[in-house]
Amino acid sequence: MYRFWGLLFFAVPIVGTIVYALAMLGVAPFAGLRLPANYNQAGVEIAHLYNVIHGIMAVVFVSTGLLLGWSVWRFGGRQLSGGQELGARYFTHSNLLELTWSVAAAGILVFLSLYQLNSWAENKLERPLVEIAGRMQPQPPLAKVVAKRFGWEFYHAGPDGRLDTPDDVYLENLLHVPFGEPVVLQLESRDVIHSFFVPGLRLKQDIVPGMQHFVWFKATSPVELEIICSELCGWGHYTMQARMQLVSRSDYDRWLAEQSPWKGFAAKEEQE
Ligand SMILES: [Cu+2]
Repeated sequence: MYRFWGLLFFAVPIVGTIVYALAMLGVAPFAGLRLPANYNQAGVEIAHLYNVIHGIMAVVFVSTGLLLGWSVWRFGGRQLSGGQELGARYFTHSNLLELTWSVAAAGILVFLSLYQLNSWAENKLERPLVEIAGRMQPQPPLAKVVAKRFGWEFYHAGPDGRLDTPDDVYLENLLHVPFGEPVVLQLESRDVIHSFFVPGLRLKQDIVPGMQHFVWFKATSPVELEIICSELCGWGHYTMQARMQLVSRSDYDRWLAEQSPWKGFAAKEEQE
C-alpha cells in the first residue's frame, strides 16, 4: 500500500513535466496552456524572463516531488526487527536547515532581481519620451483604462491628444490602439485592485484604487488581442474580459475623428 502512495507522489512531478513539455511542443489539447503568440516588441525579452523563472521553479518542483515520492516508496511501512513500524524522526528545530533554505531562497530572489534589472527599467520605469514644445517629455497616454467590477472602460484621447476633454472617445470593453509605435496607457480602478493583463503583449500591471499607473508597449501587427483581469476581484472576476484592436496609425486617426463626439470642433477652431 505504501508503494502505491509512493507511486502517486512520483506521478506529480512526472505528469507535470510531461504536460509542460506537451504544451510547449504545441500538442493538442495542451497547447492552450501556454501563452498565445507574442505581438509586443519587448515581449521576447519578457517571455525569456518567464522562462528563466519557470526553469528555477521546475528544478525545485521536480526535485522535491521526486524526493517525496522516493521517501514514501523507500521508508513507508518499514518495520523494525521487533515488528514495530518505523516512525519518522521528530525534531523541533534545526538552525542549519532553517539557514539553508532561507539563504537559498534569498539567493534565488537576489539573482532574479539583478538579472531583470534592465528589463524592469525599460518596461516599468522609463516611460518613452517624445518632444513636446521643444523639450523631451514623457509620452502622454493614448487612452485611459478604467477597471471596475466587472468590466473595462476605455477613454481614448480625442483628436486634441489629451485625456479628460470633451472630444474623448469612450468604449466599453473595446480598446483601439495603433501598432508599430510606442503606446502609453493610463490605468485606474473604480473600486478594488484589478490587474490589466494582455497575454499577447506579455503586458501585466496591477491597478490599485486611488493610484494612476502607466504601461507602454510597441505592438507589431494589426491583430485583435484579449485583455483580461488577473487579480481576483470578486464573483464576476472571470467576466472581466475585453478586446484590444490593433490598427494602423492612419486607420486609428480616421476612426478617432469619426467617433469623436466633438468632430468638426477642431476644424472649426482652425478656421476662426
Ligand atoms: Cu478585476
